Amino acid sequence: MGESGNRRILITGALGQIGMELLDALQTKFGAENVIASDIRESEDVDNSGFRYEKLDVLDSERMESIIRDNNINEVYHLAALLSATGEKNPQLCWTINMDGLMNVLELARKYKFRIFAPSSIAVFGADVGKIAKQDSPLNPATMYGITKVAGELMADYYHSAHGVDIRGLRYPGLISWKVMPGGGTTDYAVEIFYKAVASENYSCFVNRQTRLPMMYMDDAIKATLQLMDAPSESLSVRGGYNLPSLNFTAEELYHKIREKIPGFECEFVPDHRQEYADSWPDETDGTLAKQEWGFNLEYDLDSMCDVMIQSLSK
Ligand code: NAD
Ligand code: AKB
Repeated sequence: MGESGNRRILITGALGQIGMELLDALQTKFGAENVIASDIRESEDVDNSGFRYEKLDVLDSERMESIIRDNNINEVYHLAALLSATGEKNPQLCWTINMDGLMNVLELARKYKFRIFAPSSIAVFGADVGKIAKQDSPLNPATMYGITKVAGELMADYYHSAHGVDIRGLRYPGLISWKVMPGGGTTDYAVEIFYKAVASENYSCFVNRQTRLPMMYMDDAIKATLQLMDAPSESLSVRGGYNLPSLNFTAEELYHKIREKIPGFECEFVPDHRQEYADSWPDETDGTLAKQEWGFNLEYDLDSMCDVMIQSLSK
C-alpha cells in the first residue's frame, strides 16, 4: 500500500502525455490497487500490466458514475480534453469534450463528495497580457481551447463556493516529456524536436525561431500536481488554476541548446497556423502564488531538461 491508505483514485484521459506519467507517480505514491486509469481509447497500445484500466468516454456520465460508485473513488484526476491545435480544427467538439466532460465530473463530485484535480493551461491568456502573465492577468484567450480553460476555471470556483466541491487546478505551461508523444497542442514542437534530434533527423519546426513560450519538464509538472493535491484545503486561495513558475526560451534557443549536445543537428523554422496560437500566449508565467501558498519550486532548467530528454530518448 502507498503512503495514504484511503486514497481511491480515478484518472480520466490517462493514456495521454500527462496521464501516463501521473499514473506512474500515483501508483508509486498510493499503490497500484488504489488507482484506476481510464480513457476513451483501448489500452492495447500500452503496457497496462501494473494498473487497472477502464475504457471510459467522459461524456458518458452514467458509466463514469458506476465506476466511481462501485470503486469508492474519492479523488479524480480529470485529464481528458482536446488541446489547442486539435481543438481549433473542431471547436464545437473541443467545447463539448472539455466542458461537458468537466461538468459530468463536477456533478458527480457534488453527489459523491470526491476531490478533483482539473488542469488549466497558459492558453487562458490572450495577447493583451504581454510578456509575463501574472496570476490575476486578464483572461481573454484567442482559441476555443483557451475559452474552455477559462470557463473550466470559473466552473471550479463556482462548484467550490456554491457546492463545497474540493477542486484544484494548475495552469500548466507547455510540458516537455519523453514517455508519450504530446496530443495535438501548440507547444508540441518543443517535444518533437528532441525525437528528431535523437534520431539524427532534421526537424521542421512549425513556429518561428523567435517564439518564446512558458515551458516545463514533465517531472516538475507531476511534482506540482502531487504537491497541490497534498496541500491543506484552507491554504489555497485559488481553485481554477494556479500559475506556475516556468522555463522560457525561444524555439531557436532550444535548437541551439540541443545542438550543443548533438552537434550536426539541423532545424528549419516553417511556421504554420499554430504560430497564431503561440503568438497569443505570454512568454512566461509568474508563479509566485504557487510558491507562497504550497511551496512549489522548479527543479529542471533548460540545460538539465535537455540532458534528461536526450538521455531518455537515446535509450
Ligand atoms: P493528451 O491529448 O495527451 O491526452 C488527453 C487524453 O484524453 C487522450 O489520451 C485522449 O484519448 C483522451 N480523451 C479525449 N477525449 C476523451 C473522451 N471523450 N473521454 C475520455 N478520454 C478522452 O493531453 P495531455 O497533454 O495529457 O493533457 C491533459 C490535460 O492537461 C488537458 O486538460 C490539457 O488541457 C492539460 N494541459 C496539458 C498541457 C501539455 O503541455 N501537455 C499543458 C497545459 C494543460
Ligand atoms: C497546448 O499547446 O495546447 C498545450 C497547452 C499549453 O495547453 N500544450
